[in-house]
Amino acid sequence: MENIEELKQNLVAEIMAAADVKQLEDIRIAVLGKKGRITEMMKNLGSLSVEEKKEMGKGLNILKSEVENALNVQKDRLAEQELNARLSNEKIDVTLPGRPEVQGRIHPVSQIYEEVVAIFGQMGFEVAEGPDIEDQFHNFNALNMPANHPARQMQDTFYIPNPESSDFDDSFVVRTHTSPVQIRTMEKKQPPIRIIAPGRTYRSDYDATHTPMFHQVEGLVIDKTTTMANLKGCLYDFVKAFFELDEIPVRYRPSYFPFTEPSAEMDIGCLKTKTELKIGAGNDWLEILGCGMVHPNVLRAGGIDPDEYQGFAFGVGIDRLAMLKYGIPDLRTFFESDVRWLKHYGFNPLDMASMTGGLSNNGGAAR
Ligand code: 2NM
Repeated sequence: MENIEELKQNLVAEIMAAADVKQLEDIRIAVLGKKGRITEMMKNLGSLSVEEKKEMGKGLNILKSEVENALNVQKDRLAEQELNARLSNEKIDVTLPGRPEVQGRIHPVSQIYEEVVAIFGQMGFEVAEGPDIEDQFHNFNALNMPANHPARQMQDTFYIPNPESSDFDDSFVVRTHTSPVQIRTMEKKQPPIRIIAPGRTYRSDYDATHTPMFHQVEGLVIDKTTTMANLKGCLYDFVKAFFELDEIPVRYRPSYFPFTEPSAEMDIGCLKTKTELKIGAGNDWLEILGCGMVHPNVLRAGGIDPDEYQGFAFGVGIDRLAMLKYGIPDLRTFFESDVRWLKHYGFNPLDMASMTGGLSNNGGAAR
């Protein structure tokens, strides 16, 4: 029988001398693996007398736990050493001058986002933000969509289990629209309210014009005398500024959203040919956004008295706007992170969207 104390000292010394994680793992296998030294010694206990077995068994258990302990200590030390080595090797000097041949491009979604913020910013709107993961109250109930409302099924929601409750109504969602941001704004602030809520939204859908993650801008205006006429003027000014046109035919069609009454969809005039889409002229119509007067139930859910205040809201897809304005045919390519695509459709980082400096620099995508 080997002297356990001596064996322990040898093994611990060997472990502490291991130079990297790989070497340490080799030692662990040689000692504690299926055919490892201590494993074998434990298997051999069976051939000993009862007395010997008791003493040796106890000694081996202590040896095993001390060896395991040493392995863990050394593993943490090596991991820290390796991390420190990587941190010092991989550090970059951010003060070095840029290399123009690898200059990045602004993604069309970011470009449109900045354009929309610039336009509504000049009209006096503030940008409001909220969480991507929402509770069902803010994503649905407060928006006049109670449990079992058919519109909940319409939205192909991604649900997230709540670790603290098995009740389905307590599960979270990734927001299916940015409207919960409007609810959170109403909860915090009394009118007058004039906000836009741009950001990521999620629905289980995937084809040339739908991706499971997409971007929306929604807007909300609430005051004592806000009317549908204000909505029409505001959105008309928006589409003219956005498409950089002095005039543009628009029409509103009646529609349905649970959170607005009345609800409408706004179309803009366009010309569709086999190969081209020209916006602002022609006899065709293109659906551009949804809108309406905020439903009294929604105002109430946000803590605002519908007998004192009224307002309008609208929602528009940022990705869809990018496809229309910059002629990008397939939405799926937006999120494939292909640098050739970004080089073709991306924007120069120095051409920032502004109402005074030119919104998109004469369609100045990097082309
Ligand atoms: C749309 C269409 C119509 C909308 C309503 C609200 C809220 F929270 F104020 F009630 N936010 N956004 C709305 C209204 C969104 O998207 C197509």
